[in-house]
Amino acid sequence: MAQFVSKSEYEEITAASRDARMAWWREARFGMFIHYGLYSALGRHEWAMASENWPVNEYEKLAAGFLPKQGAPNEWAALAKKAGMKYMVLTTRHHEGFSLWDSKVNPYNSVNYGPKRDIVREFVEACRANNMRIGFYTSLMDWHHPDGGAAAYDSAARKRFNDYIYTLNEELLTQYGKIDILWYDVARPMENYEGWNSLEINQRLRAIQPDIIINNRSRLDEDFGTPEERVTAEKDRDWESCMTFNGLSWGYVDSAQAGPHSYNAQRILKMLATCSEGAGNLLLNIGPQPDGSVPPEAVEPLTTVGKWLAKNGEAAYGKVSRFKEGGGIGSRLCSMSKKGKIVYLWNWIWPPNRELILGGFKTPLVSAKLLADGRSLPFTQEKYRIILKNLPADGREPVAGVTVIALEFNVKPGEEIETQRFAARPPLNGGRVFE
Ligand code: FHN
Repeated sequence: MAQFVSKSEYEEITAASRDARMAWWREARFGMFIHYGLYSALGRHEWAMASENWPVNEYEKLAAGFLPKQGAPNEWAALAKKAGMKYMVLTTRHHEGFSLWDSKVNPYNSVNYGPKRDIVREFVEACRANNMRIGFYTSLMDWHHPDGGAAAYDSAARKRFNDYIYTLNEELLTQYGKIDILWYDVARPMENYEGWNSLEINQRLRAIQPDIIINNRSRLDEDFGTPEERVTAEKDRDWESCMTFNGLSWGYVDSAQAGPHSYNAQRILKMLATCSEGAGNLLLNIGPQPDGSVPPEAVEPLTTVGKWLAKNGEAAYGKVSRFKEGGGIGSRLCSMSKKGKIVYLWNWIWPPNRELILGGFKTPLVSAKLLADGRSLPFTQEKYRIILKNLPADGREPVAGVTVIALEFNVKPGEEIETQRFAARPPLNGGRVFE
């Protein structure tokens, strides 16, 4: 029996190798989540089996009608690439318990039923053909397995269920070559890592794929946090916001009706700006149609975002870092991402009267330019205010109307751009300025 280390030793070991393991992920910024399963055929949310109280043997019949067209995973990957996404995470098996691969421990799968194809393999091949890093979503909660509920109170059932879950994930991490992300979801019914045996299981899986990145949903913190349906930076750790495309459902819903609820390019760029400001990632979901086609409402916004990133991606991808202090510097009309001595201003509107004043920067500014076309912009700097005047009338970025201005500061190697909120104002409240 392999030797497994204690929780504190495991956390120490995984922390020591995290920077190397996460380097590509921290620079990637933007990924595609894909929720695809029997629920897609229903089109009434991926929780339909539970929320509509389907008897298991009734729900199983959906498998016969689950018929992804040939090439569907390629369609997903081609759209992800066009969108400027760098990695993809597929629901290999959602809570419904149906495996999209040729599982030997779970005959309820897409090779035995429905398409009689290994969709996971097609997904992996499509990712590799489009130079995408590969993530496997794997649900811990399972509404199909007979021990999926009893595991909560029956130790024999829990042992069988944990062995089952481990073997599913072992199959996934041994049969498809190098996999980059293991995206656990919904650790229910057990409420702690001991109940899931996560400490041993994750050590065994890391031994199979030593560079794998694991999220925080197996009741262990692991490599990154997963704020869901909100884009908010997590303090002092890596984080990735996962978002539906429409604020409604991860699984397919009627595109014609879901469309108006879906995000446009500007909303997606706003999410990306928040992730770039906070050195986190955005995992934006699509719920493919029953035949696996990409949902039409996602195509134009993602294509526009990709065109924008092609010209302005320097503001989003790569080694961004956070400002030491919170907001209150720059302009409330811009988002700001930062990379070393460069600050990228994401202008959501092209400044009225073509003037932009940025407060709170103490380090001298060296240059200012439009990122997309490199045009330099005249500026003055006084009393910790940077003033950009006579911005070009045609400077507004044409693809999505989000114009990035790159500011280069005179920062000495190893030093930070110095900022101070309200720096040019006398202190209020006895020296405490709006704490
Ligand atoms: O219950 C799931 C849900 O269906 C979806 O898969 C999301 C994606 O992060 N995770 C769970 C809800 O947190």
